[in-house]
Amino acid sequence: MASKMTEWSSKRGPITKIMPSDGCKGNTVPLVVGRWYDFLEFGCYLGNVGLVLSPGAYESGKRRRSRGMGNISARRKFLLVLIKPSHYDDDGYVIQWWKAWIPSNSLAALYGLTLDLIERKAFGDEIEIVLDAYDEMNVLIPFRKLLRLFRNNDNFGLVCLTGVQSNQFPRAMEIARQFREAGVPVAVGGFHVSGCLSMLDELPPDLKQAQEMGVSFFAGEAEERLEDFLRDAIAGRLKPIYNYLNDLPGLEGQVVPFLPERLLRRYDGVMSSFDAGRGCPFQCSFCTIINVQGRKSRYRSADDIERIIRANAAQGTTKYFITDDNFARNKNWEALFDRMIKLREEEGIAIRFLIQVDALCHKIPRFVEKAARAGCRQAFIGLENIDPENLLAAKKKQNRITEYRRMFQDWRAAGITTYAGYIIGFPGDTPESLARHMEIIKRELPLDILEFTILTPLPGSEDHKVLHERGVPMDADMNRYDLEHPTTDHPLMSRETLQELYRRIWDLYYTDEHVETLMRRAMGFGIKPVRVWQNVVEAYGMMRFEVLHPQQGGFFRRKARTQRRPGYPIESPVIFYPKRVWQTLATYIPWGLYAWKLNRLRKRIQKDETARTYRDFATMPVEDAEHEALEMFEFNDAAKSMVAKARAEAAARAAHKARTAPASAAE
Ligand code: B12
Ligand code: SF4
Repeated sequence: MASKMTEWSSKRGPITKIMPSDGCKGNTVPLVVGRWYDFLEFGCYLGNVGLVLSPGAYESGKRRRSRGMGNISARRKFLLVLIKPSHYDDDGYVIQWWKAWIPSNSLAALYGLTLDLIERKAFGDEIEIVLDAYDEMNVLIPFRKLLRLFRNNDNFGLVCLTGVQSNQFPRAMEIARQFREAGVPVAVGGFHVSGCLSMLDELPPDLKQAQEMGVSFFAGEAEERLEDFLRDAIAGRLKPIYNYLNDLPGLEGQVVPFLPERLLRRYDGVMSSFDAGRGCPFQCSFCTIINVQGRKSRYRSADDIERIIRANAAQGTTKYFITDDNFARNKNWEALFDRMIKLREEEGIAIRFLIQVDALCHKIPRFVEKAARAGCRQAFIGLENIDPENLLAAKKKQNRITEYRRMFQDWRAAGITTYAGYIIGFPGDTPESLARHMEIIKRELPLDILEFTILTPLPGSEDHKVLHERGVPMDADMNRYDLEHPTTDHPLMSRETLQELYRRIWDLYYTDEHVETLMRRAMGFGIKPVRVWQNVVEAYGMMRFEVLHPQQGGFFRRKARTQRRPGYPIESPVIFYPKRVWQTLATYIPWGLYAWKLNRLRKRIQKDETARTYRDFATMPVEDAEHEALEMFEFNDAAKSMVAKARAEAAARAAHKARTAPASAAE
């Protein structure tokens, strides 16, 4: 195979990375995609065109042959196209960006696993795997080009719809339809398929439709499985379902996730991602992870992580989103942090990362301190709610309101900003109660960024299974399972009220006054307020100006006129393009002005000497967590009884300590 060799490493130690040499390279589209006037679309093709114009990014077969790359006709090419689908916005347009913020680790996992198979020549000398990958969040899928490549190759290949979440399933099926109609084999994997197969007794209607279309399902994890699966695809005997949910692989020594730089540069700041472990011991009822990836901690080794870091550093990437849902419960966390500390402190690799953790992680000795030394810049914490009744309803027993203040302060003291998730739409929530939650949080909790989602019965969760078994009506449109839309009835609010509340709650938290407080609190702890500025402008700005959740965000929205959801009309270019220009200006000018206003505020605070010693109620040191006088503790009967229990436990611990102290002193 004509291939470019570079340093890489796999399960079997240092190996050679094989960059697929075919012209069918990711992130490129032929210049003629739709009609000529579609090029007028504001920003839509901007990123693609840039890449098309970059040298060698899109080559004709003739030119490739002239460079000696066509001398492989003796071998049969198997086209393997990995596509991470996006999902539709409320207007039926695919959510896409010039640059997405967060790279797809699912794509990286499958990409890395396939590279390893290519390098090992797993399918013999006769088969050449031609690998191509697209994240639809930041690139338009070049359907015509791909269909042509498949046609010219007698449809010998496979489209893998990768890491498909429930909200992405309708879009994934529209992509599948276009390939299936041309006779191209298609398979789909990810949380929707795995979640449904793990929790439901029979296939839901959307999976049945997919099967009727001839799409194969892959449930479970691809490590140690991809080879057999692809062997079936190459032999043309893909089965309807591959279900490995009851046989999850260990992660130690597995091939590591990897995306080449040409794909990474389509993301914000060339960030990479990997999962250092899978599985979480807790049992939150809205969670899908425990039912798909299990509750046992499976983790990569420190050597694995070092390989990932070195491979990325070799292509200039040192910034990561570590996607473990709960890094604090990764049983190997300390060895992993220690290795990162070593790479940072002894070799000067400037590792920086974001992790997701639970609200009890600060109690793990050395965890926060080592996270900071290892390069953690931001911790995402599943705060979920401050009402213990709600937490209990979601079986989120590990979240203790008496610990919240100390936990946020510990992260802050380590110089790490916090990003917390807050769920609304629990049975007891009302517009009034949630408005009160916001006031309490702003005054009493020293957290930085707060993001909101609507409690959603995600397929794969216990909540979904219970509602399904009870026959409770749930929205049939999976596109709405993006945590931004009510998908089932609420006992106290209409769906419209809940939807409106979801929009409004962001404004309740991100008042100008509170953003100023956040910047002052950061200054008071020696954290540069520019970090708060950037997070607020991105997270709140995405919601306020694009009306999209920041987790679906990116830089500069692109809309493809012709890639609209079936059932929605394709707008005339005369209407579509002027409207797009107007929408773009109406979004980005106010957003820019908001960023400018906050930046002036930031500069003012930075010049203010008193800000360096700023303290307020939220940032006052916690002396005796259980006995603080917080409104959060008096919020309702559930809060009072939780605090009473925490006080009793603290008293018992103190008594035990007093009893054992003299004995240990005497030893
Ligand atoms: C990182 C992450 C994100 C990132 C990055 C997403 C991205 N660009 O890919 C961000 C923060 C952007 C994000 C956003 C959202 N996310 Co998210 N996210 C995750 C998280 C934590 C890790 C994903 C991951 O990388 N997993 C590891 C990979 C390797 O596992 P995997 O995807 O399952 O893939 C493996 C197998 O399934 C298999 N496989 C996958 N596809 C295929 C295909 C084929 C053909 C084959 C053979 C094999 C195969 O091979 C892989 C390797 O073993 C997961 C939870 C989790 N533990 O997975 C949630 C999760 C996927 N997200 C979820 C949700 C709901 C969201 C949001 C809607 C949240 C929001 N508030 O807006 C948005 C939607 C964004 C969008 N529409 O694009 C849910 C989905 C649940 C569901 N039933 O669909 C999850 C499960 C978390 C949860 N709350 O339960 N997310
Ligand atoms: S702590 Fe997070 S990952 Fe663990 S069960 Fe709860 S929601 Fe799921």
